[in-house]
Amino acid sequence: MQLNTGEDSAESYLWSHCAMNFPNSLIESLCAAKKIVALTGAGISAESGLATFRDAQTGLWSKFKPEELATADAFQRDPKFVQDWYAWRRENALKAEPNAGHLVIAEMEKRAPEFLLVTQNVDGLHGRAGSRRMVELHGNIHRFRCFDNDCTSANFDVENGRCRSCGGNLRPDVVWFGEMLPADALEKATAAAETCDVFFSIGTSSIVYPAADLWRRAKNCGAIVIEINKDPTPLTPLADYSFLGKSGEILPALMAAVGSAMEKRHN
Ligand code: BJW
Repeated sequence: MQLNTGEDSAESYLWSHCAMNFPNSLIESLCAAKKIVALTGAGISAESGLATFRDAQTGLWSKFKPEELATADAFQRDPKFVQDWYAWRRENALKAEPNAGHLVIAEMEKRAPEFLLVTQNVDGLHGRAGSRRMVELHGNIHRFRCFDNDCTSANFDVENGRCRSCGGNLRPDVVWFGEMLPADALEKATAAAETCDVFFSIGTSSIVYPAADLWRRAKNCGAIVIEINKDPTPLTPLADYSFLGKSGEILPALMAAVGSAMEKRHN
């Protein structure tokens, strides 16, 4: 694990060379936080065996870029092809189990006075880990809707990818590039980011908007921004604390450090 505190100080050098040690300032901020927001991306599910969005895909789909399949244009050109890709991903998501990162986030929700999970993930693993105070910004791969007529009856033949009401194609209920995010989810996420004390950005490349703008809104409104990600992102040099490593390892260690600091305070 490497820590970048955004300052080129002796302290930041020291912390970056201490495995799983956290600055006191960070632990104190977390102990005192009244409202925490955690934004997650595909990286948090990587340790559950699911490919991230910008990782190379495996097997059958290795020749295709996800960015080129997750669009309305791709679906219009070849609905069956895109439906098959989503069916494969759905199956992988159902076979996968939530990992330590998902579980710590579900636990944070129970312990923080106010907490909101904002996820870009469509795999449903946060819900299966027990998260309830959550908005799914990019939808959910396990739900469907009618592509051709947006039929509201939800009378769907999922196996054959057809809407029974109009005979149209079924698409996953996710947000593709160029599509609007669900307004209520985005409003809730934005309001929470603008009023939180601590904003976590976990397992996301921080390049897809409007989700990639939430940390900036939080910071502009005075929140401490903490990034946990395997690789550097555009947020890394600007975050208050940035941990480069696996969320399934860093999150449990961080929560253990906060837990023991809280215990000391009460004794
Ligand atoms: C680990 C790890 C481990 C690995 N531990 N970490 C403003 C500026 C510029 C462009 C735009 C803008 N506003 C809108 C746009 C356009 C566009 C956009 O952002 N484009 C950018 C690429 C430039 N945005 C949109 O189109 C959005 N709509 C919109 O804004 O509507 C209004 C509008 C309409 C029309 C015109 C203009 C505006 C919609 C975005 C929808 C995104 N949809 C997808 C697909 C969802 C369905 C599906 O899954 O199939 O969402 S794309 C894909 O990217 C998916 C993800 O949720 C999203 C983010 O990816 P994420 O989660 O960050 O994954 P990765 O793979 O990128 O990164 C994983 C990270 O994990 C890596 O960094 C690893 O290092 C790390 N990692 N293992 C910790 N163990």
